[in-house]
Amino acid sequence: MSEKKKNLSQFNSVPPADDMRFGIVVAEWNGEVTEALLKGAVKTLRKAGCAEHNILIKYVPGTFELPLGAQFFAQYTDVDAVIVLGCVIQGETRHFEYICSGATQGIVQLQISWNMPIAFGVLTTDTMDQALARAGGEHGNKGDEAAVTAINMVKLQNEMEQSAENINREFTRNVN
Ligand code: DLZ
Repeated sequence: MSEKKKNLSQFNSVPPADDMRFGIVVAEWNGEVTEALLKGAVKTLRKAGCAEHNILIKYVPGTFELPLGAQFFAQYTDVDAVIVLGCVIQGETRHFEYICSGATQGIVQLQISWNMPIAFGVLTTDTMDQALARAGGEHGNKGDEAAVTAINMVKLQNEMEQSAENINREFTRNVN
């Protein structure tokens, strides 16, 4: 549980993202919230140096469709990472659980099978007020957090790829 009034979106430093490309998938359900998440994510990417033309935004009907939207990015574009943004608010039925678990499991599987960072910017709250407090309100903006996560994961992937290449090059040199 977050502390009362705690802003969860404060970061010490964010790596430069000027050579990175991002896809953002936004759920249309609870649009007031998801548009605020989008605003936060784009602002954070731009602040880290990502050019506007390197941020591609697509909409899907609801949070349940986020994994497939992310897969379209992985399959049809050359983005380095995807950020999915959604907001599921607890209602009277069990829809909430099915949508949340479908979306989370879908995104986890997708990251692993595509070897691509997919940042999970989905709010799962009891009320609209709780969601708004986390979409640019007193608890920060989950969209900002997802953008920072995506940048950090792309940086990590680039570093790992680079060091693997160096290790392999060194290995080949020693063998020859
Ligand atoms: C159906 C539904 C419901 C009840 N609630 C939400 C919600 O709070 N947040 C959200 O993003 N989407 C909701 N949806 C729509 C589903 O995500 C999905 O779009 C539909 O079930 C169609 O597949």
